[in-house]
Amino acid sequence: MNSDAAATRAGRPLWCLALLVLCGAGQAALAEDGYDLWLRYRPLPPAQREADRRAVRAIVAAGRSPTLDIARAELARGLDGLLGTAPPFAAAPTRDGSLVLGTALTSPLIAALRLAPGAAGREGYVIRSLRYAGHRLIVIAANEDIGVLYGTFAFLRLVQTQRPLGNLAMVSAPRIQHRILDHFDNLDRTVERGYAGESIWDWQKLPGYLDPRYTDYARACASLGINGTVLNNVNADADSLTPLYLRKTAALAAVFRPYGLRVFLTARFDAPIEIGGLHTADPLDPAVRAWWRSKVGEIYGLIPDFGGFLVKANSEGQPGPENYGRSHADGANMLAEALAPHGGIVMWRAFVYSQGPTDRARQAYDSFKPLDGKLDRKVLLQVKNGPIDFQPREPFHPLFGAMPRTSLMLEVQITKEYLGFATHLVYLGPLFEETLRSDTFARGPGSTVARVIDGSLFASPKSGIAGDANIGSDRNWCGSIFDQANWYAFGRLAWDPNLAARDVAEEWVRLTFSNDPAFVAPVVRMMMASREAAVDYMTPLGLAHQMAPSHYGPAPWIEASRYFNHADAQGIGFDRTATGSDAVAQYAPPVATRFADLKQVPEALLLWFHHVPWDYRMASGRTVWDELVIRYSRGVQQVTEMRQVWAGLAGRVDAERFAQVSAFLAIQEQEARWWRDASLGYFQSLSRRALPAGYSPPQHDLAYYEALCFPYVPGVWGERRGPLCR
Ligand code: GCW
Repeated sequence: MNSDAAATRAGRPLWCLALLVLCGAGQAALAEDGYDLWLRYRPLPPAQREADRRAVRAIVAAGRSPTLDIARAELARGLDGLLGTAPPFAAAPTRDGSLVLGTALTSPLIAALRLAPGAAGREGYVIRSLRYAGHRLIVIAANEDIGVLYGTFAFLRLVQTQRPLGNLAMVSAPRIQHRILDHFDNLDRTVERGYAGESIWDWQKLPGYLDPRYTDYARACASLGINGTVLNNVNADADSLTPLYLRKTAALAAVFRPYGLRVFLTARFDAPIEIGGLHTADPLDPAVRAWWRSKVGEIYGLIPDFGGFLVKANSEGQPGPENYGRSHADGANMLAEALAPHGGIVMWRAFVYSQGPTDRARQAYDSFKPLDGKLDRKVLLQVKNGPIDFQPREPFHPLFGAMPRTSLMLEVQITKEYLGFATHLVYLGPLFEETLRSDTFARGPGSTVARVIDGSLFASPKSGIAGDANIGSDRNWCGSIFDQANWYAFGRLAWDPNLAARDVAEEWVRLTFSNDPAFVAPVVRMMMASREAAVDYMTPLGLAHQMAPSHYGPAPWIEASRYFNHADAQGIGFDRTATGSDAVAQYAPPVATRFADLKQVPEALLLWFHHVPWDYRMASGRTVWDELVIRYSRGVQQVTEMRQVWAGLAGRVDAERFAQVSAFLAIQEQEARWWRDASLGYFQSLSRRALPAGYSPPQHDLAYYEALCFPYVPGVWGERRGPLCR
């Protein structure tokens, strides 16, 4: 049991609470605001502490470099917190319980034992318990300094989660090369789709003032193995490429460098015009190419390890090569050519669509599939998990598996634009896992999305994964404590896409709250059920994109939503089979056949691929109408149960975090009911069917829900705010 839980549960008298230090509960019982994330290092319970103190009696940190110094300091800080006192540093492993960390270059012992094998690669590490010269040692070894840092965080995770340290034998290396956070942050500190305050980049004070948060951010990223960060919004501002802003970016890059975190920027395709004084941004124009080459040279002069560019082109109003009659390949390859001499990459987004008769779910595939084999080796095509846009549930994007001669990168959204913003408790691990494990059948069974993006399926030259960050200036970084789990899950799955979402959730709960099994088990259960609950109360059975223009709350009646639900008096759902848009044909035949067949399509995707009459019979024997009502209601019920579970955990977690989670769950319950009632109210106005027995009617009439309007929703501005409310 964790001591924070122990302190509150033992029912100590009040006077004792006032004298926490004397009572031995110490800092553990102090309020927590979430700033420490999963790196809290609170004291272990006494028995565990004693065992671990015996296992680690001295730290032998071989060699000096900025990265190794950080590893050594982290270890000391972590063990100091967890064990109550940091073991002393020693020059050599001459006693039992020495913890040795370093590389073959810095540690003679690691060199002699050949402890850092090729399997650890450039960023991986080995953690081993062993005997050497009669002494019991633990060794954290790596080929490069950054591997030592990653290994240090992994070791501290073992201690925090109370694993026995006597028999360690781990080799771990990332399966994906580029593990990147994309920030949709603007230079004025607004954050598109951000629900955690302002941007953490305080551009105005950079480069003169380096907020300590920048270091803490890099540390948190490194603790998960995230090795790249795109600082600015894909809806890009050319100003970020001006000398003024590049100097600021360089200052951030210098803070991040020892943490193995490389900086990337988005490139506004028209930058040669907007800040370069040219008359065109045509990628085949020699002057434009020269401008980018020179701009890239300037960037590398300031940031020698600059990662490269992320580009959103010809999408949602962003300029791109098509403005000049050129292809996406022409645009991407031009930038790749400019970056090549310096080792940078281009991440080119496949998120393109236009209004028009073509099913939006088809459009990215239609645009990019013909470019397979035409993109430079330095280009990664960044593809969202599903073909529309980060909905609570989508099938995997058909481009995965369809471009064998292109390095594809997966983009998932960590910020919950479509999943209840900061207040809904929705753990995204299962969503990420569902995508990664989806089988594209591109090369027969087992051709999972994970294997496409880790490069193993098609022997791709590059591999990558990006998560759209949920980080902001809020004290708890992510807007809520449970949203920290989504940053965490992204990082852990980026390192190893084969991890199970459930294991990641458990690890996070233990690190973030407590190792108390009576706390861990129900909270993990609640997290694991939470994504399906949100699917149910927002868009069950394969529905998608049913929210208001601000993306806050339900609005299945607006034109944009009706386009996706195709609901009318007869039925509901989007026909994407051969009788409809035939988007299903974009999948490999075994997948296409399954999705296209009403008898085989997973119920969770029924209305994504099929239009069915309201009386269509589901496997349950119920009509689709009844099933919808049941699913919407089940989603709400599940949130009610989450509230009850959490309420039962009072006293097992500090008061501050307990209270915030409780309040947010209450908001979530209200909003889940709003989603259910508004959606059912609208669909019932079309289906004209009664609710099945025992299911309560919507609280208000449809007109009430249609009239709701929220003018200052976070994360949006301009025309996306929707109609003003008066
Ligand atoms: O659907 C959209 C979001 C936009 C976002 C875009 C994208 C940053 O609503 O806010 O723009 O996806 O991913 O480019």
